[in-house]
Amino acid sequence: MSTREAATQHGSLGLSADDLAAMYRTMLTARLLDEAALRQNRMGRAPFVIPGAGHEACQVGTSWLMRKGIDVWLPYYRDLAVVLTAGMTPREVFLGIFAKAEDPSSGGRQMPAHWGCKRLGIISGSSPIATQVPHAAGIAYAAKLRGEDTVTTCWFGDGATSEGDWHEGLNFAGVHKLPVVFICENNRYAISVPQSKQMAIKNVAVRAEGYGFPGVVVDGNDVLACYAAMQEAHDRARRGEGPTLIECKTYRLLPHTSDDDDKTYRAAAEVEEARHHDPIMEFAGYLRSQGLLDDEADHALRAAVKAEIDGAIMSAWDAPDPDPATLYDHLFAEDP
Ligand SMILES: Cc1ncc(C[n+]2csc(CCOP(=O)(O)OP(=O)(O)O)c2C)c(N)n1
Repeated sequence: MSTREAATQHGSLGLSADDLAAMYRTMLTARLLDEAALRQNRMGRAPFVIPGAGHEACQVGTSWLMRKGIDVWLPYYRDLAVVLTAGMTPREVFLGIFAKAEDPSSGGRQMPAHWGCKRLGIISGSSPIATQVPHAAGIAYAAKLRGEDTVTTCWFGDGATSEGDWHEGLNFAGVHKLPVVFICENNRYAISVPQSKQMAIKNVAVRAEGYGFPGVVVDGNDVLACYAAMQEAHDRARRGEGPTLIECKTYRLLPHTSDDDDKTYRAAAEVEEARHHDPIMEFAGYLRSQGLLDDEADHALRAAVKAEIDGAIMSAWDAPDPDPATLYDHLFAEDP
């Protein structure tokens, strides 16, 4: 890395121009895939989708330095950009959306976006929110007992922090100083419930103090700020100093799911205002300011990503459905 690059914001984090290009591509892939999935829903081909638009910076920023094959990932349903960073392909995402046999998460049996992938170290998620939090603490406890250099990272929304599971997981992690990072993607709503009706505090991060470890607040629309916070938390976990809670302040730009009508609980002006802080636009602005992106390159990249997604949709749509004879697989010890 040149001296000039080392002096930039990304250079000081150890990120090269190539890293930034790859991060931007992942964020764009998540956004364009999200939009394509919603279109598939409106066409009647995808029964249910969960958009992640608006969360791309905090998802890519907090997952980018996770070590593949070493660290363990516990994402929640909105974490499309996290699983893309982990190595899940757009085709695999659509295999889940279309409930196909090859879907890595559940072989087409779970709802879409209930991510899981043995190959990538992504632990299967359940529908009840925050259940992944005690799982993360348990996995980190096992890694500590075995003396393994593994960092476990667990992502969740602000609403999840009201659940007992969340508090139990954080408490256990704090007591045992576990190598785990907790990431709250605070988008200000738990479906229709605004943060003000969910908790009497402004920052979820302050809850970490009650469990004996640091909690930090970060601009969740700034991918480099999220990366920096994760770098510190990941290093801390590897040094054996215990967990960190990172609260990324962000916003969900689309409804909660394809079944939700967000016009009933939030003003159009509020959503419009949030669009001015769109994390992809903000990162593109940074790249342009560094001379790393211009209109032509951006258009070419968007076209390439769109083509990749279109190909993934076609290939996943044509993939075989699960064999009805396997309906009870993994559900009962004996065939009912
Ligand atoms: C234990 C439990 N209670 C309620 C629900 C219904 N539910 C699904 S998602 C959700 C909102 C969660 O909000 P948050 O954690 O802030 O994440 P976001 O969807 O905003 O990203 C709720 C209440 C559930 N799945 N599990």
